[in-house]
Amino acid sequence: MTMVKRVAAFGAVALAVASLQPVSAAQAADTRIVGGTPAAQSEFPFMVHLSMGCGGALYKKDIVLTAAHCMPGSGSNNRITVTAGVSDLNSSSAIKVKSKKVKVAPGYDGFGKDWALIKLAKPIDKPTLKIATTNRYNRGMFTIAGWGDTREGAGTGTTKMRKATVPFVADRVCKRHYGNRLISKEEICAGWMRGSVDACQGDSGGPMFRKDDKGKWIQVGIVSWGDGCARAGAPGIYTEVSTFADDIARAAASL
Ligand code: 4AZ
Repeated sequence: MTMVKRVAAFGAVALAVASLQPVSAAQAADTRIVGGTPAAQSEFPFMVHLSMGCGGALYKKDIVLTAAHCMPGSGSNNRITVTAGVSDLNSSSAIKVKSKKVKVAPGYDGFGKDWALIKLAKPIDKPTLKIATTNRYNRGMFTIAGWGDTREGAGTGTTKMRKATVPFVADRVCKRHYGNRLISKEEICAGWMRGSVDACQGDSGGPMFRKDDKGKWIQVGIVSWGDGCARAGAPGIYTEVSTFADDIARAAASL
């Protein structure tokens, strides 16, 4: 599991290696996150990029919800740069704010409970993403978005946000591949059984979301892990946000 829970390394070596890979017809087509398309500027205004190469979402104007496995641990932390308000990370209109404090999920040990909050040095004036507080939205089709790799092993990420649509996968189906590595109460699976569309390295911590009954975006998952990216029969695994909604609210109030 540790092998798939890596933070993106935006290194020159990785770039050089990636550029040497043969490009198949499928890759030459417009297929990134893995198998996604570009997100429009302002399409997902709650999306943020974290400087260690992870994603996140604005839970409050001064609090980001992300994955625990992206964080070094709880405590004072002014070393994370949070980029908001843009699809293109290189845009001159990017809002950049530093972290102040990190709170990792109580009891997080690398398996399940993969959530954390980042308190920002100042608020970001962008819409927040509401989180699911019941399991009723653990179904249907989800949107995922991020700046992660466009194919397994690339290691480079993207500078422009990509998005994709993935369907809910029931625990019993997800367990056909993952067995008891899936922690059913704490994790939710999504993906196409045929593969080719998925979150990947560098998308970690970003939200998986859908529309609620009123047509508003609601966060159901956090990109967490999986066996590789976009492999047939191996869905992506996401933190089950509704399970932790109370814990998240409590942690936010204490930040
Ligand atoms: C990662 O390495 C990672 N296909 C994130 C998501 C997935 C795999 C790996 C899901 O951060």
